[in-house]
Amino acid sequence: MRRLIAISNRVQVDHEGETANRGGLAVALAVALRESNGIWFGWSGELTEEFTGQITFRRAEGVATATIDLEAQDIDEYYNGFANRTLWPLFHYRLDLTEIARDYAGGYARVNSRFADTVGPLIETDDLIWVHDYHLMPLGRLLRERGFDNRIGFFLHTPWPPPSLLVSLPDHRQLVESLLSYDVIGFHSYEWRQAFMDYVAAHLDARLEGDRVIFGARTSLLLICPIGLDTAEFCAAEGTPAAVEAETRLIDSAVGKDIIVGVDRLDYSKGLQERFSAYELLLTSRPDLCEKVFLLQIAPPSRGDVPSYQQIRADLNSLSGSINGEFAGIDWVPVRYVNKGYSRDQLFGIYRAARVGLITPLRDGMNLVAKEYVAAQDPADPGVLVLSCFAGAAAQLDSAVIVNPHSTEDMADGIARALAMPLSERRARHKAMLESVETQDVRWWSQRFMAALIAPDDAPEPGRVPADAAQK
Ligand code: ADQ
Repeated sequence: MRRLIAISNRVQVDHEGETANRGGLAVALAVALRESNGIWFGWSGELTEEFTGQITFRRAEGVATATIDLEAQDIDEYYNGFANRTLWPLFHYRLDLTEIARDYAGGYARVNSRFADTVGPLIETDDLIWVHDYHLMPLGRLLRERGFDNRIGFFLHTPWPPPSLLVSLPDHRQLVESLLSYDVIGFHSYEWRQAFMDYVAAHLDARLEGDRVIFGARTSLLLICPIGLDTAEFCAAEGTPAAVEAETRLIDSAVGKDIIVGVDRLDYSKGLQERFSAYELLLTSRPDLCEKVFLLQIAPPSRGDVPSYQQIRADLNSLSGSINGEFAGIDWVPVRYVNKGYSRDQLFGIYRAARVGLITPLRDGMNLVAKEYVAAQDPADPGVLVLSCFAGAAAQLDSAVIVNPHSTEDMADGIARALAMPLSERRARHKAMLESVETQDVRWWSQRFMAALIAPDDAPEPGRVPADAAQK
């Protein structure tokens, strides 16, 4: 088997040398890396006074990691700057929050070059290289310029924005052209891939042939490859003490009220303000539901160095306070708003206790929480997923109650419908979604991508991938 080198912005390794945060990319890549005796390369999360390119090698849970430290200026300009203040908002359709600065673009180019220079000596002739996410789009081109002719793939975890937004980025053409150095470019959904194709057709001197782009001497396959959960591992939480305790505590504290749960990183793309407003509208328009339900919103803070994230935190504090001030009674608090993280097992129990999973991002590449909610339900008496039509997950989980996250009325109706849904309908919807969550899991995802990287001509067009449903 050919060796895989996976490259991402962060390699999540904690101080004991174990891979941390097993819910994320770590899980997704661990199997492929272990099987191929591969290496996971990226930033350690640590700062250094002066960048030296020194690599720290470790082994964590059978996965070899190679990490570098970056300078404070790199983090300011590349990570907090171009990645989180320019690309993230732009790729989530938030031009109003997109900050354009030459320093950021310069830092992005510099750090990508540092990645290329440092990982280069680790690459052997037959290695497969898989680069992840918007932080590292130019890396493929930089490796080609350094003479690497390996098969190199790229996967985008976020949406791809429409061309009319992307052109706001100075050097947008150069950025997209650099992506065409990859042999395979993966997207979660038809919609994100179509937006990429629309840009290529309108702005590049390249040829589109079906799912390929031909640019100069190189052909890139544009692959729809929706990421999944490590479903078996996540479901193994069932019956664990932590899961049972979380579920029991939550149900006991609910004293017969229906629980609506949201779990999100505290991020403006997740539509939290709009969600709170929809819930407020529900309580206003359906007074019969007051004291019968509550919303548990779990949202651990992220990217606290970026001002727009400080703003959303302040907005949510104020919104939850005003809803509680307006509606709460002596023994009922309508919104429980919690700013901390929970273990995977606890999350399983929390999802299981909730009658409604309310996942309403304004834009989301995929959204794994929606899949976790489905996976955690009791098939005999499942809760209902209320899901934004603008999450990549909606293409696969089309048996959810699909809502428009920009319309508080539509969301409030969706929640009311979910709360009233009869058992037979809940079961039928859940069955369809669980099948997708079980069959198109994270192994399916990484195998699909790797197979396309090895032999693009054998990559099936996404007939079997319900992501195609997004065309509708
Ligand atoms: P994220 O934007 O981080 O990922 P998401 O897919 O929802 O979003 O994954 C979040 C993960 O964090 C989930 O596994 C969830 O359980 C966990 N999490 C959230 N809140 C938590 C809490 N309070 N405690 C513990 N864990 C918590 C990006 C893209 C997504 C895409 C993924 C994967 O933005 O669209 O689905 O990458 O490609």
